[in-house]
Amino acid sequence: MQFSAFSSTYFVPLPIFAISLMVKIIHTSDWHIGLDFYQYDRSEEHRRFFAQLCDIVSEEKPDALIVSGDVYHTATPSAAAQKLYTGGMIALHKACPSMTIVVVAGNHDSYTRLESTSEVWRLANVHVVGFVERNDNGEICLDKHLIDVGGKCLVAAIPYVNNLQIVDLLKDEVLSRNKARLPVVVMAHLAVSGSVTKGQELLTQGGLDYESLDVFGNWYDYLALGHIHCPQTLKGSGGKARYCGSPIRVNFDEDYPHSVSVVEVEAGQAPLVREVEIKSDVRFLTVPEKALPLDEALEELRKVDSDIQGFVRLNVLVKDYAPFDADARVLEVLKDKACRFCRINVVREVMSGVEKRDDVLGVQDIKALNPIVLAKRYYREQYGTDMDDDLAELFIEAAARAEQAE
Ligand SMILES: [Mn+2]
Repeated sequence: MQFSAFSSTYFVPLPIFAISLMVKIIHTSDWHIGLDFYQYDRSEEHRRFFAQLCDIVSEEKPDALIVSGDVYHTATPSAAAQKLYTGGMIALHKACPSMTIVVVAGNHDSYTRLESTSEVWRLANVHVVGFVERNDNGEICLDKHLIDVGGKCLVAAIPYVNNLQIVDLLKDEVLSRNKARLPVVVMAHLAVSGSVTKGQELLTQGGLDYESLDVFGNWYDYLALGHIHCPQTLKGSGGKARYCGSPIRVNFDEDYPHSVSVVEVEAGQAPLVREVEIKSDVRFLTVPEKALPLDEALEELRKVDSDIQGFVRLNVLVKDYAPFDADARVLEVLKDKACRFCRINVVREVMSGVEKRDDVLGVQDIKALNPIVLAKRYYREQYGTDMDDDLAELFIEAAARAEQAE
């Protein structure tokens, strides 16, 4: 309990508004239910995640569960994926019926599909915010983005959007509504510049550009972000802006512990964050650690314990291309082993000597570049040599035809 600065000597400090409210939330995102991982089903891992999250919720009894986007892996999740989500959400609600659950759509979700069942979900204290809507006067409807958590906290729920104009509108609305100075939690799904994107190829996932943290201003007590799978509190946010990360490993190179964040938020204070690890015994093996020619790589693969459950990527060093029967040879080695083959990671000899460039292009840069310039750049990155003239000519011709067709 905190009292006003005047209270210690002359005043009896008891008015209710002087009590500073702490709200406990569990922040999670990027579930990617229905994930198609090299055509393997990962639903068992998702089931185990929900079971662990239910235990965490029963134990922590949070005021709110915040799901910052990418509930599903695809915009058209299978019936099995939807069943898994529905069962998981109901179990979470039952684990702590007083808990408010807020879900926003991420770039992987179908924003309309996710929101289509929102009225049913309200019966289980779940708010689903899929997209930004305008009324007949063209004004953004702010009400559905502002959620009151039991009179203890205000949540401003921003789904994945192309235009962040809504942020300022929500800020003004919250500042005018929040007379009691309740803690404010903002949730959003996007890439913030300066964040660690280890293991993720972000450009291929919905083409989201990076935004500066500054677009969110300074009116929230906690910014619950989704989209980046590596858990991290953003530098320069005073400990207030955070990616909780994905609960399971979505890509091979996300080789850090996965978790949900338990966050205690108080108005005007730095939030207290605890990461609670989501455990999994599924292994992700890259064999060998440093690429070797196929025969030697297969020899290393033979040494893998046959009981290990998990996914395998073979790291193969080649002069130009992997032999056509390479996949078949890997499968032959793995036929009596429990782990499953995903792909061959081809490392070309010329390439291994070339430094990877660090001048990563943003979406705007890519749009501004002539396609052939971009193609040559990509070719050089992939193969370590320049594209030859014949191929370049062919590419220019194909690009011109594609432009005509558009
Ligand atoms: Mn995402």
